[in-house]
Amino acid sequence: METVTLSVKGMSCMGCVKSVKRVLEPIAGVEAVDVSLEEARATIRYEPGKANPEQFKSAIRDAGYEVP
Ligand SMILES: [Cu+2]
Repeated sequence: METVTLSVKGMSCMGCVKSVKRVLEPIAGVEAVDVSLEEARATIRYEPGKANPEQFKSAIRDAGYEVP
């Protein structure tokens, strides 16, 4: 299992946090998702080989947030 932390820009409330969680959790290979509004980041634990950070970034971007 691996863990990656991505900074996420554009989240302004707990609804945004939920939206980000909602797009990450269904990705195959994702074990756990923690999103922090205050720290503007998402921490994802995942199984390498099943999922990768590029997928997470595009899922977050598709949801309307920025991943610098
Ligand atoms: Cu919001």
